[in-house]
Amino acid sequence: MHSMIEQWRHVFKLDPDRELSDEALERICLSGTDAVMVGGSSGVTFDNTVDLLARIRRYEVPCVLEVSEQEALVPGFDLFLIPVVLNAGDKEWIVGRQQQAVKEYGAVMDWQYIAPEGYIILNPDSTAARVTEADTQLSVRDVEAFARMADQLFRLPIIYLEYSGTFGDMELVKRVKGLLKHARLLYGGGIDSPDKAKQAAAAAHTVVVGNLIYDDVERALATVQAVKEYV
Ligand code: 1GP
Repeated sequence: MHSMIEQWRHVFKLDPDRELSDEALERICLSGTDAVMVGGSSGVTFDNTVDLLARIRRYEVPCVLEVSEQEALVPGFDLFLIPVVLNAGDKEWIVGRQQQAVKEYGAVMDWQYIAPEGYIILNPDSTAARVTEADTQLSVRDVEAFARMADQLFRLPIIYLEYSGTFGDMELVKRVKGLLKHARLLYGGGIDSPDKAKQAAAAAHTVVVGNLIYDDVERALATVQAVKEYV
């Protein structure tokens, strides 16, 4: 199942805690995106996650859950992504919550459907940065070192440069991609136009679009085409 990640060029991230009309959801699911990721930094519950999964399951698009709340661990997704926030100040987000989840479910977990993501959170104003107390004051060399460590030392299959809410430094994203030997580089943050989607597609392996779905679904749909054209 991890092999599906290697094919991803474009992913939409849907937040179970935000409203989306059936019509908008249908257009997102039929957009040609490679996957729909379900996840959010706050307000994610079992009920709103299960509701969203059921709605997405009307369509064929692969649907993966990014697990940030143990209570919201809903079965039935194609894949479960487990964030490990490499630059978290609060160690709960590095090995704390994960250890608790494995303590609870470890014996019955089907590991072939589970993949860790090495997050590096770089927008200090994002909810994710606040929740994890991320150290976002990182030099280029710091970021490179986290990326190499995740890729070579821990062999994480995904590295996620997270700028959620703001468009990041594409030069840095490119540098990180250049260092990776195994991992897939996901970029997310502030993509609000096809042009930014294209820039991110040039810098990372996979582009993640979140907020724009809720702000302007038309433009969000246009990012799929922009990324595919770039490829
Ligand atoms: C959030 O990286 C994603 O986790 C996408 O970011 O919401 O800013 O598009 P945006």
